[in-house]
Amino acid sequence: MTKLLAGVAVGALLAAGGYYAYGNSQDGAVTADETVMTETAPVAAGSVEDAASFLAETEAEIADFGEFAAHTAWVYANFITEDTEYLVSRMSAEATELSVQQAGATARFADTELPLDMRRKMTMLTAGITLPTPAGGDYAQRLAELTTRMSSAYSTGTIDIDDTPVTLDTLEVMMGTERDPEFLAMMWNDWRAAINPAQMSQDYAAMVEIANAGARELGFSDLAEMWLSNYDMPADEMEAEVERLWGQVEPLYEQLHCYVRDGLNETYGEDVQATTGPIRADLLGNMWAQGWAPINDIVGIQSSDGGGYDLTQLLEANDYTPRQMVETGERFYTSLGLDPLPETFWERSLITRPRDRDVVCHASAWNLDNEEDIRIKMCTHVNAEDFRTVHHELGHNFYQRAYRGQDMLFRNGAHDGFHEAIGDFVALSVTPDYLVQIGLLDQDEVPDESADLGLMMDLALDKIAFLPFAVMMDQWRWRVFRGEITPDQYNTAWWELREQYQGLMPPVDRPADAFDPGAKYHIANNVPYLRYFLSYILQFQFQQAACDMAGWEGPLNRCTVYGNEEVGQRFNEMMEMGASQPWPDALEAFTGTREMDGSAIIAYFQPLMTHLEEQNTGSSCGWE
Ligand code: X8Z
Ligand code: ZN
Repeated sequence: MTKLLAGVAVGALLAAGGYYAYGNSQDGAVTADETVMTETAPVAAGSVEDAASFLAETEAEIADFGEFAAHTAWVYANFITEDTEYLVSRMSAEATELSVQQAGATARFADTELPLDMRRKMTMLTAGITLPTPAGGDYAQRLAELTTRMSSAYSTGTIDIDDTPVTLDTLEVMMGTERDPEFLAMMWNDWRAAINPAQMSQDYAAMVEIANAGARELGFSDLAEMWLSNYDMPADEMEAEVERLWGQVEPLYEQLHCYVRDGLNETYGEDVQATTGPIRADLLGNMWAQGWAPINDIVGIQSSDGGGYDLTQLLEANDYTPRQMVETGERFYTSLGLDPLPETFWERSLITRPRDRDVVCHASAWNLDNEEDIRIKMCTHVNAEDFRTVHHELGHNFYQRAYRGQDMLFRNGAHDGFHEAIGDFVALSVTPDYLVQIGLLDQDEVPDESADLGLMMDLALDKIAFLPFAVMMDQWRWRVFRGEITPDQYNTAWWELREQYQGLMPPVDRPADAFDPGAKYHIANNVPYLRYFLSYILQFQFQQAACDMAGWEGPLNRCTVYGNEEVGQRFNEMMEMGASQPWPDALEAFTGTREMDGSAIIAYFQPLMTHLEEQNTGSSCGWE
């Protein structure tokens, strides 16, 4: 009996760290040849009853293959060797092949009038494959070889500092703490050379060709249209939606950019950072300039009583261990009334980088069996950024556990931005008052009102700086998938978008064979990025709604919902829905509104916006 599989290709499962554990299969109902025929020849329309049994079988197979796939991917991600590369590549090829056949099998029901939930499942089976291939041939094997090679090149890359190899998780910390511009440029440049860019660029182009052909065979014009078809609306409407949301927040980004550029100019001088034009991408405290909070000490706002606090210092001063950071994160969720994590979470998670083997260090949350075998995998460092990331990852796990009662295909986020927003929303409650409650800050150290702008700035360096980065990541990919950016233009087009959206420039000339997009995890590992942009919009909508529910009347940035079981219950109700309803229904269940809206994040930062506009008068903002 042939095992057939559909749903999200395991390339995606791997890449997203397994929080989608759906790969699925169906026992020999359709052969590959028949699937090809469905593309070209008319087929008899299936009845509603046929559709129901097709979906039931499919979902059972999703559960079965998904579990196997997740365990294989977990072993690879925790122990990268030739052998686990072989295993994951083979599993991934099988997953893709079968998922594509399964997607093809939904064509039989294209004209059947189906109940809404069944229609949703059919759409998920078709549009939910991150990297499809044409049916038949050896496409899936070739694709798996390409994606595995890119993934391993990214995760095993190191650079030499003083003749010692340094891994990315350590480099990431150093990009935030080092202040010598030459040293920063060296780390920045060497990391981009460490991923085997010449090979990766070729692999990426070959991958795009296969996946685009796969998307076309499934009825999409290209992979961009397919990626944009997972949001309960037509792809072009979703793209317009992104433009609308970006337009709402862009003015705030421009003010932040202007203020930070001035701060860097004062710190480093005109030769390193001019007061006009783009900002040097290596000076912003992050390897990709996607979050700038680590340079708050040089570009941030000091309050009159100096009353800010440094979460990294608090964690260090209290001798926090990585495991304690995770325990603290868990306690937040249980304070909302959610059940504690299972014992197996603690036995099976990877919390720090092992010293003697290669692993995928990029933080991820996993659901191995779609029931209760949930885990995280992180190379945690004791600092503020990873404290937030711990809450982020746990958000994935608590969401996964909340929707486990749903049908298999609905065990997912309302959309992928919801999945990313759960934990970040929770981390917005990490306020001074909260830190007092968990004993990290003394009551008399709580900064007074005069520190509000400084605290807000610290958060804006993270949340506002991120927005244009998140938009440009998939702008680049959509254009690549559409053929508007050809392989010889990969890197120059990347920098055009970096400049256009973020107002950044590279610190050193880019070599001809550079492939800077591939030096970012989600491109080397094919994780769509629009989800994070949507998450950064949504998490402030969640926070606004939660603080309203809690009856909070002070400034939003001081609101914590720690210990609030009423909020927890409403939150859980949304999480339990999983992907069973269109996302506006889930959003409405928690916030009362059916639209994604940037006005929540704008309102949150309004006092900062006013302050920045005042401070920036006289500066020539923008970078044209
Ligand atoms: O990749 C992640 C998470 C795992 S889903 C750690 N994030 C994005 C990134 O690191 O680029 C979280 C925020 C953005
Ligand atoms: Zn995430």
